Amino acid sequence: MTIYEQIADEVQKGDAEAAGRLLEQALDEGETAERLLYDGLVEGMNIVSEKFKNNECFIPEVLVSARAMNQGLDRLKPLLAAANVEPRGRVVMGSIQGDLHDIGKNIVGMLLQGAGYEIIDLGADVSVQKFVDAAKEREADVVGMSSLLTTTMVNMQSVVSGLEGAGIRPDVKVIIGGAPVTPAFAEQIGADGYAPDAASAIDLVDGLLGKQPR
Ligand code: B1M
Repeated sequence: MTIYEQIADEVQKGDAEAAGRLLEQALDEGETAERLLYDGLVEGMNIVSEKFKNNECFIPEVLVSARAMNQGLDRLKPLLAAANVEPRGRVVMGSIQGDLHDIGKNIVGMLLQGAGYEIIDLGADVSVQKFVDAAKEREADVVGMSSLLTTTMVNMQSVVSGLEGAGIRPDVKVIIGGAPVTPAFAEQIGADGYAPDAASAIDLVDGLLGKQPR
């Protein structure tokens, strides 16, 4: 197994400590942060995403893998910044106003980050204005909203209108998800797409931004 495969394997197993040790070893041996990110950490997380999509692993495993990936990413971040490695795209995310459910949103964010996207996580119960301001200030490629309540999903429409009002709707793709949300609802509110789960959210964002799947 190459060092990249070993790192990917430890991410899949959720062993942050072992992944961290291998990263240090690889850096000492002169491997670049970019390859370690994409061929090691992201590759491991991609495999976890696929398994999650196919019901071959479940939320707890995804969370420990994401934690291992995030710890590895923290180690590589300063090196990546120094090397000017561009993220695949910038995604502003949050649970919609009135909604405190954030577990699904966090998983979607972690998997998108694992796929190479920069995530600006606004948290839960995010107001329309906060979504619009963040999309504008951070020059987001995508705004992602999550809702778990039938009473809060309607607020997503206000974000779409808010982006239109701010004149930035043509520059940003809007995706939505969460248990009560459907493709028909996405169409009704003028969103660009709906994803039923976190792994599909990666495919959706890749497709909307015209990126080749990794
Ligand atoms: Co609440 N809750 N809850 N809850 N809760 C539900 C959603 C509910 C279905 C339970 C029920 O009654 N059977 C129900 C909603 C009914 C409805 O609207 N039709 C409900 C209710 C009523 C409430 C309260 C109103 C209860 C009360 O206080 N009377 C209250 C509301 C609080 C508020 O938000 N204002 C409330 C509170 C809570 C807790 C705080 C206790 C807790 C949330 C903790 C937290 O998130 N930090 C909680 C929980 C845990 C649940 C259940 C049990 C589990 C939700 C969850 O995390 N699922 C839920 C019942 C259920 O779903 N079985 C329930 C796991 C998660 C991984 O799945 O979020 O669907 P999910 O995310 C998936 C996909 O949907 C998708 O990908 C994710 C990963 O695959 N996805 C996206 C999600 N967001 C996406 C965004 C995307 C793309 C894909 O693009 C941007």
